[in-house]
Amino acid sequence: MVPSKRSLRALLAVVVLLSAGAVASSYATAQPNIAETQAAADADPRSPPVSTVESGSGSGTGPISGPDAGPETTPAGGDATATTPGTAGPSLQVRANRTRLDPGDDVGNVTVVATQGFYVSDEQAELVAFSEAGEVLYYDDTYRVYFDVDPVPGERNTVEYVASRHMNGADCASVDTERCTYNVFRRVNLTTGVDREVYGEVTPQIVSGRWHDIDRVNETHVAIADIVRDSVRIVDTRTNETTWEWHANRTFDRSEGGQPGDWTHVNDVEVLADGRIMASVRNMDQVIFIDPGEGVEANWTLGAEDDYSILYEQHNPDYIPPSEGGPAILVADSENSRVLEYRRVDPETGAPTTGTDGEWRRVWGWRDSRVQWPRDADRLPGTTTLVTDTHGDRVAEVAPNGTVVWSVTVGMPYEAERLGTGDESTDGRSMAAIREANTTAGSGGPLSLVAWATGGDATRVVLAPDDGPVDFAWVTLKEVVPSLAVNGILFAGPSWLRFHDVVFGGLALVAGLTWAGLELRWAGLGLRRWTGRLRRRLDDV
Ligand SMILES: [Ca+2]
Ligand SMILES: [Ca+2]
Ligand SMILES: [Ca+2]
Ligand SMILES: [Ca+2]
Repeated sequence: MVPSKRSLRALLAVVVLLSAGAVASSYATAQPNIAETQAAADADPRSPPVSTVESGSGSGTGPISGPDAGPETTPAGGDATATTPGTAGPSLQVRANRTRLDPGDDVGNVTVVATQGFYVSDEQAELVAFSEAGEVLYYDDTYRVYFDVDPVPGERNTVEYVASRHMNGADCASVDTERCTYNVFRRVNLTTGVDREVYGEVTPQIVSGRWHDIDRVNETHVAIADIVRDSVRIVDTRTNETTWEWHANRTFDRSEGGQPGDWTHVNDVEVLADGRIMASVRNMDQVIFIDPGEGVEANWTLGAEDDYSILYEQHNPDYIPPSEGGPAILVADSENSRVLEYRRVDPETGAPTTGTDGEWRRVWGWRDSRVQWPRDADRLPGTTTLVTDTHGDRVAEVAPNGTVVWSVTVGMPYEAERLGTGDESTDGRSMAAIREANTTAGSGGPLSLVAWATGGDATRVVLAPDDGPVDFAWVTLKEVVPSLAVNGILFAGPSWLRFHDVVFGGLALVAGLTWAGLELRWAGLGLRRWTGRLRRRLDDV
């Protein structure tokens, strides 16, 4: 039976209205970025414990810290304007858009988040600290983009972070391009606001940022994951000299990975206690282990080029050593929109091993219906995992059974750290060790991990237990749509856009076009008939 025109019109109208309505409601209920929220909060004196230090303008979103802000030396923010003694180059900034964490406040766990901002809608990136209750304790949006953040050992409220901003003209003379990017590694005390440059470099062209991770080696040296040079290197920050470097062309063939200009996209580096260096080579879908004297230990590599069942353009792998139940790697399997943990075991006995004959086996994984393009996961010292959910616009703390036990909404986060728990997964145990402790404690034990949603199969990804059938449908849909395309749309889109908006927007578009096509056909203006008429007219001429 062919449906009537009337019922087809009604059906298409309902689809268009509902889908467009879903997108519109996302737009209407979107949470603005922190800086925008704070601009209003700053004006309200009854909004403790935010201790704004801004003076004068009354606006937290002024052009002072916009993407094209040049180097500035004029103090504009009273005592919070940091000076950077002893550093040359474009390192001094006006730090107007900033609040400070008050050391006197008892705010529970503090989580520091570095965000990337939005290009097309030009929403600022920020470094922001949240209290356990989700209050903003500190924020700074001086830079165009923020990536890595690491707590400084032995300091309660001090972090080091990687950021970038864009420059042009004379500032770019050293790289010989009209516009360029200044990449910087800085240290900030979140309570005093004192913020100083540790190391910085200008790179050619305007790119979001060419360093996404830096790891401290010791008081004087840092390891840089260098996307421009396709290398991992160690720099002496006193002399700015590179003292050691591993280049990707020692290990990879040019036919692998991405295009020239973004060949490896090496996005993470971790200096291990055993002297090796672990790096994430995103475009090859691999986590590698480098012996500084010998090069890559091939039999330790996790993942393989284009084998997306293991890793798909991952971010931020953390190594969990044997002393904490490893060797294990906790990693954001970004394009697969999940967090995974692999453990290195003897293939015959299944026992953990550091031997050359070991293999990586998946032992835990997590996703829920909201997570989209996660880029960081830290195993905290208890049993939970702190996940940075970039296109889900949140940072979420997840229990081993998949329950989200804490979360905060923030636009386009890159990575997060929980203050007081060390850098990344320091003191975090492998899931195998957590399971073992739970088993020892018994089913009513203090960890009370409840029944595993995976039915005992450790290789299966855990879903949030309170997710219903609708959530399951979204997870399934995410598994079938091309993730690179969807994440590309979300990356270019404004902050309020989420995965379901892309789906509903696409549905509204398809239904709208179908409707328009049907109306044309019903009106006798079908494409073929129309071109036929045109041809006849042309013949008549
Ligand atoms: Ca970090
Ligand atoms: Ca780091
Ligand atoms: Ca991490
Ligand atoms: Ca982290």
